[in-house]
Amino acid sequence: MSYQEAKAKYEALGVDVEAAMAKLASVPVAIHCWQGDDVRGFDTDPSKPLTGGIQTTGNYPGRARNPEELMADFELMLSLCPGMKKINLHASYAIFDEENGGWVDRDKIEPKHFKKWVDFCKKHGLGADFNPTFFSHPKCDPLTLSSANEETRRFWIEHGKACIRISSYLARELGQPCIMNIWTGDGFKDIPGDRLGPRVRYREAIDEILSEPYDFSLVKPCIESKVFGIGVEAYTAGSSEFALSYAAMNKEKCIPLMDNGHYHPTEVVSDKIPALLTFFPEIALHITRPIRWDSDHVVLLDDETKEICKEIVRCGGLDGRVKIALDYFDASINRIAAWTVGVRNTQKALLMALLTPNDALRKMQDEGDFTALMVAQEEMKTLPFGDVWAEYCGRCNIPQDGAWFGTVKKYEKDVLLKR
Ligand code: RNT
Ligand code: ZN
Repeated sequence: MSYQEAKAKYEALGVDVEAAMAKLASVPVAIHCWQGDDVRGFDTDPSKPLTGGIQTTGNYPGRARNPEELMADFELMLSLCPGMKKINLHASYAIFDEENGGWVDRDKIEPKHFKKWVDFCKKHGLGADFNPTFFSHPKCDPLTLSSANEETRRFWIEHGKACIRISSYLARELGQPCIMNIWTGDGFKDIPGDRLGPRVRYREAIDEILSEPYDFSLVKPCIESKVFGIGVEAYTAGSSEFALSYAAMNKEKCIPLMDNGHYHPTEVVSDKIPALLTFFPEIALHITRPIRWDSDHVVLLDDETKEICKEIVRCGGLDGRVKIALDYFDASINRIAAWTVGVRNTQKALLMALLTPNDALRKMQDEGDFTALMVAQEEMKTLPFGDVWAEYCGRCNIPQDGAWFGTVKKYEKDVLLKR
């Protein structure tokens, strides 16, 4: 079927296909830098395992080992993905060189350590989001912001404040807001003797970090919750109730972040989006795919990804209320293909959501016509979405499905396998 025929089918349902594509092209999606190097970063010994309850598994060849390799890989992925993009950086991706004085620890990092990333963003027209890195570091005892040890906590608070300053720098330089996400893996493997203490210390530590001055229209600190991690199965200081309560009590200076890999298996973030938007003007998301114990598999075009995107669109999230970021990492397959599949799937799910006759569906629900609602929702599933997607890729000058993987395989042969 041609694009014109597909368009006519959607238009018969009252969907403006041109408007849907135009809207999608204007919505920033933050792409995590950490898929390219298995969340290693450049500031600690890459042979040490990750900590904080996250893990990459697999040893596929070609991991990016330095900023140049990571940027080159990211560039290739960008050329294969449509839509407006930001890069999501972690503090551990600071770039130390002779010009900027060499390595410093995380409590001492400065904007100058991200100058090369700013240049990279400017070259590619990207905005940037940022994350303090409260894991995979000798100063995790293993706790960070919730540690009972004053010295440990101070170190990590100073890190958080440094990250606020870096986020302000990124926002100013790139002319768009920087979402700065606070996530720690702080927690315990087994039954704690004190559940309150770490949370009170965590709350006070975030208070201190957010006492660093920033313009809330430019820097958006987020608090990301988690249910459990590997090696921290029994207790997570930054639980859902903790993170949501913090954000609710401090609406003038931060927003909540939901990662859909961080909930019990039958809970769905799609349903939590409108719940939170009832109360919060803005929320942030990490889009990922939980499977068994892992919270970070590559995003597929599965039901929940589609449902999350539907809710983002229906709730007006694309007008700035929902900050969309991706968060997955797979070291067992070609990393650039993993990246690309997840980004393209997110774009597909958003486009599908934009091609949904949401006003008509809402009307059926409000009028109590649940039969019509079911029929309409089921029949939408076989609409010729692929033709609209192909058209969108073409307009964005991005290869269509079936036309990008060869480029990745060639890069694997020419570049990745030689690392
Ligand atoms: C971990 C959290 C967190 C990290 C990144 C690297 O479970 O989802 O967001 O994945 O900060
Ligand atoms: Zn996350």
